Amino acid sequence: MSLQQHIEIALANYIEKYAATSPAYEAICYSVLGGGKRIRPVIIYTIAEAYGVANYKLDQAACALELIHCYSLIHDDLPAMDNDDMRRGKPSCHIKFGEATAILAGDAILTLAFKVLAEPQQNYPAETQLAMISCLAEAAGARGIIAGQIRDIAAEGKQLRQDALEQIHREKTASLFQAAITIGSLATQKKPNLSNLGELLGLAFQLQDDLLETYSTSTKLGKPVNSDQKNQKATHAGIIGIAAATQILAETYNRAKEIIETELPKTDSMLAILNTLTARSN
Ligand code: GRG
Repeated sequence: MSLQQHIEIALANYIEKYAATSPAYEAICYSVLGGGKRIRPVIIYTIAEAYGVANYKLDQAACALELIHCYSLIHDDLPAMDNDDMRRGKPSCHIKFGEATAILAGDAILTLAFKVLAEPQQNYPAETQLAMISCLAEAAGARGIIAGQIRDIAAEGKQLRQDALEQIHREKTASLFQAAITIGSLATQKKPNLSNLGELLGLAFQLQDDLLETYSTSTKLGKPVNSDQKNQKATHAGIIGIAAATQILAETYNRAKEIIETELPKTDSMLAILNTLTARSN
């Protein structure tokens, strides 16, 4: 079974357990299940696995992080935010269920993430679990993706400097990648020195995302390709040009590769993720 299939089953089980009787159930299933690349939970599993920690021990954390990601996508698509009609190749949650249900389903998924991560468990010490909860709250909160989203909206239609754009990407995109790295590391009880890796993965992912917006088609991406343009969003490709953005992507890739090769006892799966992030086509 692939890690994507593994996470799919774990997510479905948690939704059944904690949301089956909710009037938000249908919208929650619609937005969480059956789509998405599951990159962030796969990173958690992969870091832990490099130290010999079995996948099932990370199910709570992996699901919690993916739930935060799914909620952020629902809210990001809302008319007050990016106003995108398509997500993961199908109508966005608010198009399918209406705006109020989409907002509430997003709130329910955000809350479910913490319910799942706080479940009693015996895979690591309680202090480690608390540290994971705190890490996820930080990444999802006022200094994490929310900060990035607010700066991103405020920057619409403005000329942005490259460092300001990178700050948005660090907060909006890299925060959840960093959480994946930190949570996976916490589970190993080994304190590997991977502090910068999440940021590099997030920036690489976002650079590739910018380039895909420039090159790809909406059929391949499962969302409109002109969303950034429509919302007058700054992109790396727009600010420094496609060639320079491609060059920065290559440098970011090399820095991430060096950390992986220096710090992880087993590197093949994490290098495969890095390659997927920087060469993905959707
Ligand atoms: C709190 C509303 C709110 C937003 C916070 C994280 C975020 C900011 C918004 C999410 C939308 C967005 C454009 C994030 C940037 C990173 C990105 C391109 C996410 C898409 O992630 P993928 O490609 O999505 O991993 P799948 O569908 O594969 O899960």
